[in-house]
Amino acid sequence: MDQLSETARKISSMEIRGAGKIGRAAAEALRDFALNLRVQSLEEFDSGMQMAADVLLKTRPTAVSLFNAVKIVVTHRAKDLESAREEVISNANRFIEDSAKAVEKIGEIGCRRIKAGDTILTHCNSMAALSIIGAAHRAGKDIRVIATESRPRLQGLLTIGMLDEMGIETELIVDSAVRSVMDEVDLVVVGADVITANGSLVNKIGTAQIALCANEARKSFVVAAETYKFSPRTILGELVPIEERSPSEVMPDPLKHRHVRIRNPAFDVTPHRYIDLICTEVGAIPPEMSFIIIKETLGFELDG
Ligand code: RUB
Repeated sequence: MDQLSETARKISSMEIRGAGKIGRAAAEALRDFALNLRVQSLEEFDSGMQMAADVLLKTRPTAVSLFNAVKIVVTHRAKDLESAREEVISNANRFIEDSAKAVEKIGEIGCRRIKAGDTILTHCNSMAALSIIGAAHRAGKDIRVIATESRPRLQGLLTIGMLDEMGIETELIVDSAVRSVMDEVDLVVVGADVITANGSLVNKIGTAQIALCANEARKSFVVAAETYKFSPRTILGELVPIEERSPSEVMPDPLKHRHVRIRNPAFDVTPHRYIDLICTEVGAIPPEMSFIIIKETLGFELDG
């Protein structure tokens, strides 16, 4: 339980962050929990796993990768305790392996959309988006990247560090400079926390403004998303909860003004009509095909 609580704490505090890494960390924590769970019956095992799942699910409400990872790992068809344990462990290992492969495949697929000499704008810090950018660079396409700072947590600083490691020419801008540079940009590439059934994107706060700017300047807007970033629950009519984090992330010192409060929504929604393409590991799709991805790859949730 200690290890599981520690993973939950790290996800809440964003020591572990980014939808893919959150999903993989949850799968690892559940695998280790299953391995060490001392119980006598299948029923006790299932209720122990459910309790562990609930601890993880409370950490970050928006990222559906967490929900999908947990569901994929704990779902088993075993009829006895030890087979259930084995199945959960192998589910977790498969999820971790598939998710890493998916990021690589997205790079291969997405990089075909990038032309030699392109300038790419990216926001926040997405492994899937960076996989596309890295693959284009390795293919010798001579690209340049503009990365936003991504207030308030400055994930853009992680991004520029990773781009620098890859040897990619990069410029850092403050979030409000997006429109000023958009004329120099050929395409925007961002990651995803959630893709809904109608193909809309939930991603780091600021993404929707960037999509509006790109649309107005007639630039392509590309999303990099593994299939487990798609939300089955949105087919059932559920809305995606948007996480509001602590005001102290925006301003460390409490405000002196009595009538002012600080708000810190962590994600926003980009309507599907501003998205040109979603690059997944099973192909590059228009947002309108999201429903099919959910039905074919994540149908498990549709029974309730
Ligand atoms: C991270 C964020 C990323 C997506 C995709 O937000 O919005 O764009 O999670 O990342 P936070 P990846 O920093 O609040 O977790 O492609 O790495 O899964």
